Amino acid sequence: MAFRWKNSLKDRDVTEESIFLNRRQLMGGAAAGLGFVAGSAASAAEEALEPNPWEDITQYNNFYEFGTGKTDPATYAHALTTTPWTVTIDGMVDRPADYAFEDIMKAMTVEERIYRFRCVEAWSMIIPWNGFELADLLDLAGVQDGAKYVRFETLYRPSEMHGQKANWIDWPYVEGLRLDEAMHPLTIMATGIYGRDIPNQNGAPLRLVVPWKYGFKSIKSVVKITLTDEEPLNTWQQLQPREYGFYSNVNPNVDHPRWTQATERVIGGGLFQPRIPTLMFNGYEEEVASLYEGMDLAKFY
Ligand SMILES: Nc1nc2c(c(=O)[nH]1)N[C@H]1C(S)=C(S)[C@@H](COP(=O)(O)O)O[C@H]1N2
Ligand SMILES: [Mo]
Repeated sequence: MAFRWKNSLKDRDVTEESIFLNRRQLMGGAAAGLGFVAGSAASAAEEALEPNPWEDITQYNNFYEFGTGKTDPATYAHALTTTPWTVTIDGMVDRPADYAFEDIMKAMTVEERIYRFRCVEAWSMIIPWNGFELADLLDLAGVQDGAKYVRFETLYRPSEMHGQKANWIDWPYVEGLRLDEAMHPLTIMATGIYGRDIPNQNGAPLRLVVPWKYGFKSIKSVVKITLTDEEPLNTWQQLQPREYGFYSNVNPNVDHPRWTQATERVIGGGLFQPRIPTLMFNGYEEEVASLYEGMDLAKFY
């Protein structure tokens, strides 16, 4: 039986929707009354704890299967058919199978969660995801001893994903996690946002969310999950091996070769988009640092 983390999420990570809706209404009122005044870094950081509105979350996306512009996914992703949908779980599992999306949803207890950040490269947004722990999905298939990594694949369907007709990426999009990262309770498969079905541009009908890693690790519209004993080669490593590693943990101390990763631009608030200091592991240091104990994070980036 694979190692399983004890769920020790804090209030800020798991919040009932009714509570966050109330908080949001309160905050909305307060923000409207005060207007935007340039504040200290601390108040900007606190401001950043409120989820972004639906419009930010669904109209500023990266999903290269639909084009490379930030608004391309919102414009083109409606072409994607998401029913029926199956997720093949194979490799080192006891019950390899094509799992129908509805059967997965029936088997999972979907919790309401808020993730403080889903920091992406040099910008960040806070998205209130709905979903379930990846560990629960992996348990459904039964991870075998000896499995060390999880490899994920996005759908390949150029007839609906026009970006796949350009071959600068070796489609399908691929990502990978170490098994202990995959089993961590902060690692979720998201199926909704703000309690609604996840929109196509955000990775319908289910996508990975790993909140302490850079955005690109959170692979969308997953159709295949493979348990393996070899470190998977992910899409960004394939494209730019000198710039992208396997881990891609949020780390303000390790700059990307072409930009600083010490600060992030907070999306939202109109023209006022403050930069705030990026936190180690995106603020989840307490929860996940032990996964990397003894590793040189400048080498394993
Ligand atoms: N299949 C697939 N998944 C993907 C991407 C992609 O191009 N294709 N882009 C990644 C990148 S670079 C980011 S920043 C996040 C963006 O997620 P969001 O649009 O929900 O904010 O999705 C990630 N998942
Ligand atoms: Mo990204």
